[in-house]
Amino acid sequence: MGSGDSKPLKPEIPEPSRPSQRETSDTVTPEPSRTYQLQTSDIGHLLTKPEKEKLLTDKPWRQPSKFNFEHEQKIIEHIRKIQPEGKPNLLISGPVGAGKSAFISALISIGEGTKNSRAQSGSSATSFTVKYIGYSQKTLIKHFILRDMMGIEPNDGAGFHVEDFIYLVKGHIKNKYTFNPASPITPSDSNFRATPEPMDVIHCVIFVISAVDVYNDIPEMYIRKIGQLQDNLRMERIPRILVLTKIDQLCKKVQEDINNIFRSIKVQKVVKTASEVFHIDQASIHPVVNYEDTGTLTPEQNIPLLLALEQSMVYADGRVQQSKDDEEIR
Ligand SMILES: Nc1nc2c(ncn2[C@@H]2O[C@H](COP(=O)(O)OP(=O)(O)O)[C@@H](O)[C@H]2O)c(=O)[nH]1
Ligand SMILES: [Mg+2]
Repeated sequence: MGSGDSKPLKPEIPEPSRPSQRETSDTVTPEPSRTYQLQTSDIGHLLTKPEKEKLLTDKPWRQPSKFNFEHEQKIIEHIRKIQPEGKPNLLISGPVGAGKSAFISALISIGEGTKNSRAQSGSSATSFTVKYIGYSQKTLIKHFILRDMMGIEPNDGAGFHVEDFIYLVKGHIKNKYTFNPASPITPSDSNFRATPEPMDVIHCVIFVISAVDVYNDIPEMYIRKIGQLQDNLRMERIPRILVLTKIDQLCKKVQEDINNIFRSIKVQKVVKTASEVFHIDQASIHPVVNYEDTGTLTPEQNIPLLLALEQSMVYADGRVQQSKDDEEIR
């Protein structure tokens, strides 16, 4: 609230007008709607039993309704079966601090069956990841490469550049290139690949955004920048999914028990909002909770993360196939 705002701290509440006998008979004229700024402390004592805010739906709004080890193994089995020719690239992109590196670390940890922080996450306000780094492993992410990149910053002239992104998705930027926040890569750079091969391009983009930000208010700049990236992806026919992180901070029911993730009304709302704002269908939006440094891996926490990975792999596999078909046709 700005300092110039001179609203009274405690709003004056007008005496409620008592309806007369006549008014309560058969016709009731509705009161013109007025908005009173009631404070909970003012009305608390008037409510005999305050209506509890409903936090969970009776039936899950997405399957699976129950997370268990068998289900987790089923997804892993399917993931292992997705074996395209070559190693398609899955690019992780999104605002600084959204949890991109934590998401990659979580997936690597699931693959290794133990906590791993290969993709270093941090809490700094500016992008911790400035190097373009690819991750692959012998287990879960065997047939794909996960690529972490510099984060999108909330203001213009900071963080990565749209030009970098376009070069990147078209396969022009080599692994381990260090992004320069001051200027985008140029074709004269030693890390610039002049003629990319089909397997150098990005085959699916995984946008990572904090669900808390989506719930509160997404900075206009993110919407604009991500919109710009999406336009480019559409032109290149590159599929995309959206991962919503920090669901534990969004919904206390999920923090208590991650099995509630697909019954949480707040999560459902955030998925809907994100779908509208970023023009991504709801089925391609994945609410997750990344791993913190402590604790052990559990099927409940792994499943939402695996569902996101599974879908991105299916999409990337489809994209590889599509390129091959295009080659044959031309
Ligand atoms: N509570 C919670 N914290 C998270 C989650 N994902 C990431 N974080 C934290 O958010 C901060 C930024 O994460 P990081 O992966 O470095 O973001 P990046 O800039 O997008 O790579 C770190 O302190 C993470 O521990 C999550 O799902 N839940
Ligand atoms: Mg990072």
